[in-house]
Amino acid sequence: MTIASLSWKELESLTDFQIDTVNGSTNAQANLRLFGYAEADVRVTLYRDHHAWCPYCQKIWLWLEEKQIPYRIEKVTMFCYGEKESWYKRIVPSGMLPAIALDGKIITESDDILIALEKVFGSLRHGMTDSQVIPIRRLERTLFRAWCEWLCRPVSSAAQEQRHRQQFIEVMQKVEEVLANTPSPYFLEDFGTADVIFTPYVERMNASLYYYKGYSMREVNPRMSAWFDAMESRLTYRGTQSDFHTHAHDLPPQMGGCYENGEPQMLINKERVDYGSWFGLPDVTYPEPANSRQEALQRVIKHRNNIIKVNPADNQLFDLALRCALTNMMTDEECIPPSDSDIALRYLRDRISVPRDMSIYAAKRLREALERTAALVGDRQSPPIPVRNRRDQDPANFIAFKT
Ligand SMILES: N[C@@H](CCC(=O)N[C@@H](CS)C(=O)NCC(=O)O)C(=O)O
Repeated sequence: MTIASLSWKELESLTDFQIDTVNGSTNAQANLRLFGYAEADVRVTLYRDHHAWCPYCQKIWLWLEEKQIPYRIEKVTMFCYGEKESWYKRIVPSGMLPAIALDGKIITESDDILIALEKVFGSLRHGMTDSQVIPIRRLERTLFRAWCEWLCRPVSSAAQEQRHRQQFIEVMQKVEEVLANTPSPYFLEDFGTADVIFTPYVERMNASLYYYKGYSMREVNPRMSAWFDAMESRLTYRGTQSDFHTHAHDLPPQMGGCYENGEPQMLINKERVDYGSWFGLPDVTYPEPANSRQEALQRVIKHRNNIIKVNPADNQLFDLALRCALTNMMTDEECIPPSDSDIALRYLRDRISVPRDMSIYAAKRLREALERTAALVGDRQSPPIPVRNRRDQDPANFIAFKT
């Protein structure tokens, strides 16, 4: 059946999605996390990037969430998507992230930050300098280097590409062995610091190698796969977790380029991440929450004025097209948007960022509805997502609506 678009008021009545950003579970929107403590107990401020793209920030974020240390969050712009705030350059002249203020003292470098936090609040089971953790930290850096070599270095022959792939797989094999030697799915006997250290980059490896190399890290490595599943059982990790689409497009400017190998599987994977279906991708395996559509709807309603303002299409045209897509998402009925709105709808489809805007399944639902609705009026794509910078994602356009 084809139906008319719902009004914003009607759409509002279809969602009661609400989270307690301060005391509820881990979320990307919070500016203060208390875990039931009083605000006067806060001793830590975490400076992390607006979009939750910075891997080193995710490490600190996850640690604080796991330890339930009350903290404040100050969000800072990364060079690749906007102008660095001058207040931040006054406290950290290099502009690098993450940083923390601990009892007023600024500390940078993620490993130093964790060590300083451990001194004050205790470690997350085995700490950073524990003799069991140190070799795992080294292994993480070895895997990181093998990944960079494969992903970020242009090659001049298929043999060179093959060598880089092989080098990565060999280190991955060592990771599999370490995971196989523990009684838990984690890096040691239970979840702890070593897992926090591994999290940001294996998440990015899983996404980028799938998209740029046709290699599905999570599917071909059984121990790694069990590790991801165990991580996804933790609400802390779920709150920081990103998806394939976000990482495939946030990494190139941060890494100075990511190189596709053009192999058949890579081309299939890339098509799927960019154009759907987003369900069933190996970026998440926990079941979809019942309220993912309500979450997506609530997030769009909250930011609708800015979403419409930054879209290259005419505001009125896009307002109507967007309501059509949301109507489709909530009712499963076709809602025909204005002709010529296909590009505008796909522009938004390509710019939903997880977990900044919403969680994984909510983003999949919204992308799906935007694509289904766009397809009713055309097959034109939005301008390609830039790879040298992501100024198209400048948070300055959204700052007045900071949550
Ligand atoms: N060794 C540092 C690396 C931190 C780092 O490379 N941070 C990047 C973001 S992932 C950064 O702040 N770059 C400046 C910017 O993008 O604005 C650490 O462990 O904290």
